[in-house]
Amino acid sequence: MMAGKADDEGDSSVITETKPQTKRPPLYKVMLLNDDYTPMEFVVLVLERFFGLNHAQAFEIMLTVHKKGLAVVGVFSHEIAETKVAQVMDFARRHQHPLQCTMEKED
Ligand code: TYC
Repeated sequence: MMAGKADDEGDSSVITETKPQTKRPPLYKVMLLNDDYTPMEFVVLVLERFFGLNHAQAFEIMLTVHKKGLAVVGVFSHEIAETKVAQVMDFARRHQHPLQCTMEKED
């Protein structure tokens, strides 16, 4: 009310604790897993199409997965990571390849 002094003024007993606002949304690594059957060219195509990599970058990551068993192909928000995983899994299934794509929260 406007009777006299506003009541949000001058109360020295109110102490607002402030914490540095460093909260960022968690990020998720999207990973491709190796298998013995998915053709190398198909994996390269997936990396170009869904992760925006050029051919050389896509080939390099495909080879890393082939040799090491898996590789992180990108880091995204939860929603974008889920979309990427779903797109890759659906594309692989439609082409009857066993390619697996997973996501994991970043530490
Ligand atoms: N290992 C597969 C082959 O020799 C190629 C491959 C690479 C498969 C990466 C999956 O995520 C993958 N044809």
